[in-house]
Amino acid sequence: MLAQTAGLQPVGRVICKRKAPDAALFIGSGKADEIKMLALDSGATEILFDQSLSPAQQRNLERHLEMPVNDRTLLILEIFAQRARSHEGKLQVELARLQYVSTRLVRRWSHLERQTGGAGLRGGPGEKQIELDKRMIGDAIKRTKERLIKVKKQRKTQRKQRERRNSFTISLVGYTNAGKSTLFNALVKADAYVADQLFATLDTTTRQLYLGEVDRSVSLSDTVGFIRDLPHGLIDAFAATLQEAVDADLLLHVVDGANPDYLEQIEQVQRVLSEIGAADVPQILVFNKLDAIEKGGLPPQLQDMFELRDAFEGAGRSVERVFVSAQTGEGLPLLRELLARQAASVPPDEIPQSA
Ligand SMILES: Nc1nc2c(ncn2[C@@H]2O[C@H](COP(=O)(O)OP(=O)(O)OP(=O)(O)O)[C@@H](O)[C@H]2O)c(=O)[nH]1
Ligand SMILES: [Mg+2]
Repeated sequence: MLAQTAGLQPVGRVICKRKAPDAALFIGSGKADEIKMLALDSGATEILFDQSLSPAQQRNLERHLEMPVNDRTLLILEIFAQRARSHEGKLQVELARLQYVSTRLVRRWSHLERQTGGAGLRGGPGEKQIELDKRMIGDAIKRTKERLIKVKKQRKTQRKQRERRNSFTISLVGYTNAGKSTLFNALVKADAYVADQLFATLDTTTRQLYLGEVDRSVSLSDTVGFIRDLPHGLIDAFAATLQEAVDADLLLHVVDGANPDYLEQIEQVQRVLSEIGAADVPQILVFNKLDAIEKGGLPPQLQDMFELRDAFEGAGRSVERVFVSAQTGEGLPLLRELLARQAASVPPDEIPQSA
């Protein structure tokens, strides 16, 4: 699905089991030969690995397979680059890409240095060019970071304004393709981009949410989705966008209830939430796509408590869960009720606590 989202057409797939990745090739050389045959037979023009490859492994594989070889990290970066729309989003992706490229180059340099400077010699062919590239990438990273700082300041101001208005903030989080934007649209009657693709949303959108009798303003934010093995550079790069989630009063953790891997996906989302410091923000689990879940797979009640495991400590906590279909609207009135109750139960800061 990642490959399709990036605009590629998968023509074959190989699964390989190993105790540990091979340092040089990631896979065994026999497996590499098998992949090469399959690639030739099926007319493939590129090989993708669903894991991260080290720069050396990537290089060795390209030599062995005589074809471009790329990894999951690059694929995700590629999709983010295609999708980014806002100024901030573009800068964030650019930064993550530069950092990916720079680590590739750094390792290639150390490899060259070993070849040319084995006996303590400095210099040698290519070193000047490499130094130049290194400096250029370093400069570009620095410039992009500076521009991002400016954009982040603006975002902070916007958030401060919302805080001053004393609004209750809710953030949608969840695995990519879970239906966050569909739910966002259904709840606030917006028309955020929805697609059966990974990372359809990259930029945070915020709208006011009206919850009947709740007499304070409530805002809802739609955010970028998470995925297994999200490249670290991207988590760092998107820290500003994801800050919305950290600062929220409540997280709506949207789960694709019809996906057989939903438990693993919940865990991956919890992991990222821990990494960005949002593990303790109150959560409601929204099991979406109720219309697509087989009736036999549903609990007797469409509203219950769910044991959420902490991504790192293993300690659990019980959170409220509700089943909805963002598409048909089923379950949404109940979700609105839960949200109204939460918004009303957090006292506005303005009211003196002990008066
Ligand atoms: N059957 C069914 N499909 C749904 C439902 N909600 C969303 N979808 C579909 O799921 C796909 C992904 O929906 P999005 O709202 O774009 O998901 P997202 O979580 O915002 O995804 P990203 O922004 O890519 O992370 C789309 O094809 C939607 O039409 C639902 O309640 N039922
Ligand atoms: Mg979306």
